[in-house]
Amino acid sequence: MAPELNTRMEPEFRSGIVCLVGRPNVGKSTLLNRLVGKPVSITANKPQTTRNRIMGVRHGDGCQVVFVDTPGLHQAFSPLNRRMVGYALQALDDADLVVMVAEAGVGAAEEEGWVLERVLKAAAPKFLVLNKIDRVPEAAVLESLRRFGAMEAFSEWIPISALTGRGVERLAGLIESRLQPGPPFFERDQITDQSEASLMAELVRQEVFRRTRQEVPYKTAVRVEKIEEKKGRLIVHAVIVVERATQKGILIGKGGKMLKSIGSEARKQIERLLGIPIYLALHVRVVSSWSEKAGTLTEMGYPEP
Ligand SMILES: Nc1nc2c(ncn2[C@@H]2O[C@H](COP(=O)(O)OP(=O)(O)OP(=O)(O)O)[C@@H](O)[C@H]2O)c(=O)[nH]1
Ligand SMILES: [Mg+2]
Repeated sequence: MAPELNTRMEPEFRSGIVCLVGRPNVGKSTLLNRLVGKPVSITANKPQTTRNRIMGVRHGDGCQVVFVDTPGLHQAFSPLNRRMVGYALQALDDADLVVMVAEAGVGAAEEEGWVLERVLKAAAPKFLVLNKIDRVPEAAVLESLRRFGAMEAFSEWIPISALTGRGVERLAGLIESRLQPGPPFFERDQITDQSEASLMAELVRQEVFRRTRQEVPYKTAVRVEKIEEKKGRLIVHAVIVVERATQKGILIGKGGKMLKSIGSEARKQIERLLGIPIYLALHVRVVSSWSEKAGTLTEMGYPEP
């Protein structure tokens, strides 16, 4: 018997992997969160906040975009930073589409030289996003557009504000229009590839980044060591790892004040993101030179790229 003909043509599902790259602090993670609709990647007004490849999933109508947030590209010298840049370069290679994020404003284009060189080596098609248009005059945005616009390597130039959302839906539309037929990578209810424990550890690290200065945030790693359930409430045991006793002192603060404020804000953020009440037990531990050694870097969640 002849197979029944499918006369109703279902449009094919489309999907793709889109990598967000750029210098540190230009707003890649803020943009990822906006595109996904939830804060899956931590942000702070400091360079080198993001340390891993972070996937954020945008579920569309008949399509799915997996956005990959990356550590800021920079000339790295320390072992941790070299690994971070390694993750970003890997993501560039694996992407179906590359979105380079830069800050809009006069002068921004010159500083992008080293980063541009790396990005232009990627084989995938490339968009240029000029972010933070909310804080520069329109003339400056036009000036940056004009400079980057001369670069044929980019197939789109899109000014946005990841903070206010301006231009972000247009960007998403342009990305979705380029997707190729392909299956979804994630289930409909999944918005990130990170485990709950990683999300929690990152939200604690976000508070460290937002509340401490100088070398302290850069010598900090956070691990969730145990999650247990007691009377319907999750008890989360997290450890903030630093390299020296002085850094430990700063993180604990006078009378434990700093640690208390890190803990209470992180707990709120975790409860909001995961939608479950938790009790957060925070400890600070010294692991000397953890960020300098291959073994401890891997242990802290930063393996060889
Ligand atoms: N005014 C303004 N600030 C923004 C915008 N987007 C991001 N920011 C701010 O810029 C700072 C850095 O944002 P992130 O999203 O953490 O930047 P990033 O590129 O992920 O940084 P790294 O992870 O360190 O590479 C934060 O203080 C954000 O609030 C924007 O459109 N306008
Ligand atoms: Mg980031």
